[in-house]
Amino acid sequence: MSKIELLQVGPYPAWDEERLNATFTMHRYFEVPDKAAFLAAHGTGIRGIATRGELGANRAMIEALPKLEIISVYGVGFDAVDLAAARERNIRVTNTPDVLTKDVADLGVAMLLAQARGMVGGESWVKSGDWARKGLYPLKTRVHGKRVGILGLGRIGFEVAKRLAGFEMDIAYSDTSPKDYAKDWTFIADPVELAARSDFLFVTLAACAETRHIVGRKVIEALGDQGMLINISRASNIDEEALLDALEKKTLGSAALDVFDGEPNLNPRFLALDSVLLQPHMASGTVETRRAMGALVFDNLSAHFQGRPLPTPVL
Ligand code: 8YV
Repeated sequence: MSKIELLQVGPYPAWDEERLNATFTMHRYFEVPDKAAFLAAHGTGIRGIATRGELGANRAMIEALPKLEIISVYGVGFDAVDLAAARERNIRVTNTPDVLTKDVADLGVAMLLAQARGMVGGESWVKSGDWARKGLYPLKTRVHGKRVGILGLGRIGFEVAKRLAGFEMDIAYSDTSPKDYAKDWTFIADPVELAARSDFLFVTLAACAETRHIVGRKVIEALGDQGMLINISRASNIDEEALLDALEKKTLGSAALDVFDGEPNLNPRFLALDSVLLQPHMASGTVETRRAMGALVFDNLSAHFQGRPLPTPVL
């Protein structure tokens, strides 16, 4: 009996691909030179998509697969999946929540500390010989005890806030409504007001059409020339042109970013800035978390095709 055919939209670690290849016929879409021709020739046999958070599945891909039943996302963010197109045909969608939450929060806090205390520059100061030639490294910025804003107090934002409570921070958050699990922290509905009362502003919102560019010129201006923006969500939550303008004009103090428009081909204006910490979308990038994410992708696909309940359904 032939194996069920899946479209693999992006690469996975070897341990995931071995397991998937043993159970399914995996079409490695990301290696196909002529993708339109491939879908036209093979699309009718494909019953599932295995994708990644940042790659998703757009309407054209979904509509090229007439027998598509499920889209399994390796990541918690499903914003790159056309949910409307999936709903129209009752296509199931799954993601990998919870298993990555704490690693993402860990990196967010690490990015804050690294940027505020100048750790990347500090290593260059040592390795370049500047320490011996120029003397003491320039003073940087305190983190503990300062004001932090969390834009989006979902699972990841909550874990970030928990960690920062350990740094005796003055914590406020913005979300659609006050959260009963956040009684120790200040609820501020308006992102501009949240930014105005923050030294550090984390963007931890799940990205969607409604959150696009929620961090725009007004929020960035309110954060100000001593403020720091940390983004571990999606680039789409930030107006990158406004961010770059503010960083170049020094009307925003600094930024620490793990996600970018057009990644991995980010805007070259970022590369000319010394006030930004740039990370390669690696917030969930630990062996432990990625093993758990890959297992969930496989478990969701297997459950669907075996007629069992899906472990982590979105649709
Ligand atoms: C993953 C992410 O690294 O969870 C998400 O939505 O963006 C990241 O945690 C990415 O999806 C893996 O490709």
